[in-house]
Amino acid sequence: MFINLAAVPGWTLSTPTEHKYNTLAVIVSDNIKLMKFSKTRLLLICGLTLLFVSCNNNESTTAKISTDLVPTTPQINYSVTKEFPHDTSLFTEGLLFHNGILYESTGSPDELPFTKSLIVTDDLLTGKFDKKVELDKTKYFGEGIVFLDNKLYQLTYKNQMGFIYDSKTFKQIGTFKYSNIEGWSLTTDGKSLIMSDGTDKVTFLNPKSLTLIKVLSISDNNSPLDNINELEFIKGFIYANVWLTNSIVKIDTSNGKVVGRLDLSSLVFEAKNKNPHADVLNGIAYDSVTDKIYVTGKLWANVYEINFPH
Ligand SMILES: [Ca+2]
Repeated sequence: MFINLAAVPGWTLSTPTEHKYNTLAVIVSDNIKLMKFSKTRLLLICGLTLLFVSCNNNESTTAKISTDLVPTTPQINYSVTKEFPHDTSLFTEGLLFHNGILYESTGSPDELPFTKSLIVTDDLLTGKFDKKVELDKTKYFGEGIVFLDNKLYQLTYKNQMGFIYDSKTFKQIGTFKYSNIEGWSLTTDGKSLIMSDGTDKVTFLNPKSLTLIKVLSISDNNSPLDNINELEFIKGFIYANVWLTNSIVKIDTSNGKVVGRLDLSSLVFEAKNKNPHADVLNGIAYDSVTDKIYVTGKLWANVYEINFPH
C-alpha cells in the first residue's frame, strides 16, 4: 500500500531532512519504522528463545530480561467526539484556543504557491477562516503562535526571529530574536514561552526579556526524541506532535521524558483519503474552558475534537 502511494505521478520521495513538507516521507518513514520494529522484535524473540533453551531451569531470569528489553511507552487511547470542516489551503504550523476562539498559524512552502503565512481565526462550524495577520511570504515562513499577557507571539521558520502583536488589534508591536537555528512551535505554561525547533530540545523563554530560561531535552525510552513539532501545554504536561510520525507524545515537564503516546494514524489516513494533498498531522489545541482537545494537520479537510484522559 505504501509503495503504491509512492508511485503516484507528481510525487517525489526525498529524505525527511530535505523537505519539512513531504507527505509521502511520513508514510514511508513510519513504514520503515514498523519494519525496523518488526526486525527488532524478531531478534528479541530469537534471543529470548535461545536464552530460554539454555536457561530453562531459571524462569525468573528469563522473565526479568524480557521486561527490561521491551519498549514500554504507554499508549494513550482516544476517541473522536466531533469533527469540523477545515480549509484545505491552510498549511498548519500552530493551533490554539484563546478566549474560546480557535486560532491557527500557517506556513507557505515554495512548492505550494496557494499557501500563505497567516494567523487566522477558524470558524469550526463553517470551516471558513478570518485573516488577522499575513507575513510577506517571500521573506518569512510563518510558524507557531501563542498568546501571553495581552501579546501574541509568532515564530518564523528560518529567520531566527519572531513577531510580537497586540492580542486585540493584531498590530505588530515588536520583534525578537532567538538563537535556535529554526523556529517551529510555541505554547505556554502561563509563565514562559515554550518553543520547539525541530530538534529534541524544547526552549523556555522569558516573555518579557525574550531571554533563555532553560532548555528541556525530550527523551523516549531513554533515547533523544527528535523532530518535536506543534506543542500544547495541558494541565502540567507538554503534548507534542512528532514530525514525520502519526503520533502526539505526552511529556513530563520536570525531566523531558515521554510518559505516553497517542497514535493518530487512523485520522491521518482519513485526512489523506479526503484530500490527497493532505500533509502531516500537526496541530493540537486545548480549550481550558470546555476542557476539550482538538487536532488537525497541514492541508487537512477536518479539525477533530478528541477525548482522552488528561
Ligand atoms: Ca498548540
